Amino acid sequence: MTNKVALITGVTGQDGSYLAELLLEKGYTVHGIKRRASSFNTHRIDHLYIDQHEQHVDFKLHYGDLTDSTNLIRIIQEVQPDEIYNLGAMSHVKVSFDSPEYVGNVDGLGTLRILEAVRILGLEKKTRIYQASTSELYGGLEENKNAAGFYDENSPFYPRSPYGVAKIYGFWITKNYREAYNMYACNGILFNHESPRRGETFVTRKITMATAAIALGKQECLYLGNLNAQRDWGHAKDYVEAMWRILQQDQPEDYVIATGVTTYIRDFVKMAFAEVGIELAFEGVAENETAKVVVCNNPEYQLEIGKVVVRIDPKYYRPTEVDLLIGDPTKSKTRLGWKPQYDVAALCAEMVKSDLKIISQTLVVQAEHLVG
Ligand code: NDP
Ligand code: GDR
Repeated sequence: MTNKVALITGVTGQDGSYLAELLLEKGYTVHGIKRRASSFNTHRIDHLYIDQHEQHVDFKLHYGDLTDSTNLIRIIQEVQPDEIYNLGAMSHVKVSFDSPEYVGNVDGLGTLRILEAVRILGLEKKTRIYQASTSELYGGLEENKNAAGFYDENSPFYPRSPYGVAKIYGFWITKNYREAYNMYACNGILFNHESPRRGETFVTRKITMATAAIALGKQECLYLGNLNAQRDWGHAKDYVEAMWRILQQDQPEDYVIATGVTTYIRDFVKMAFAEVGIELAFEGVAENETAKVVVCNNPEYQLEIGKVVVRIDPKYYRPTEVDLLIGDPTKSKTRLGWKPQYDVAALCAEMVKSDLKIISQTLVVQAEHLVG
């Protein structure tokens, strides 16, 4: 057990919630920054949070925002963290095309604000910083893969969205502060990672929720965008373990965290429906592609053979797309001793099971057009 203190930005998000759990288990005192919202936004961490008036706990929340330097300086001064995990971000790639300036401010400059706060407070020697970098930096260009056909720590970057461009600033400013001021600051270049806590508008969760809702007769059809994209999907639980390991090394370095296996969006849809005993057949091309039910093995679900359950809505296409991501985890395996426990099939099965439980207790499934 440790008596270290950690500060997590983005603690209310998917990764923040798993990381807080992991660090609390290890004996850390964990501080998290949450945004003020007009309704509760702490559902992923409510189980960790015990009313401070009732008893002493090792988990504390502070109101804050990555766009507000004074607030970040004040919180870091108060907390005096041994480790900061900067996970806060506007993390939706498609939405970043709609709010490019905001994403630059939060995801790009927000990283600088954390680094500067540590420097201003003279904590460079005490505080280690983890920056949530991303496989979106690579942009999926074929010619930038390594000889074995993967993206690794040496592959060139070519971001394809305002999100990716903002994150590339975060990547380089982290590296620059490490070199310029000798700070312990590292980038984890994480490939896509999912879980039952994944935001509902990312494609895996959108698919597993719709699979459950369609099977239970609460949704007619799932509308998706580009089915030809391929992603290297891991489980968020495995990936937060890697974040922690990155900050425990003697020297600060950057690491790729990935499974090394990539899957088409279309195949993830098939995998999710197969979990509930429904076999799908895809037909047609581009905007006219559909998937219909060809086998329904589960007598609980009343789906007729031939029913179309997946259609394309071009509004989910992106102005520029990242077609293929596949990461090379060799460095993290050899240097961090990190190995994922979940493969994509186990991940998908866990997500579908969780969503069947959630949707079976839900009266009205959220309007499809709201699930972006
Ligand atoms: P989520 O979208 O689930 O969580 C993002 C978190 O950031 C939420 O807590 C959110 O708060 C918070 N946040 C958003 N805007 C601000 C702001 N202005 N100030 C402070 N906090 C803010 O993302 P994930 O947990 O999936 O990802 C964690 C980090 O890792 C992100 O930086 C993401 O870009 C990056 N990443 C994620 C990958 C993935 O596959 N999941 C892969 C590679 C990188 P609220 O709850 O109020 O919205
Ligand atoms: P991504 O994740 O953009 O890779 O970013 P997302 O799940 O949003 O998209 C993955 C791929 O699926 C295609 N797609 C759709 N995507 C969404 N959201 N909705 C759809 O209906 C749909 N149909 C097809 C997309 O075009 C894309 O190719 C995630 C985020 O967590 C980032 O913060 C993180 O940095 C990267 O992963 C690594």
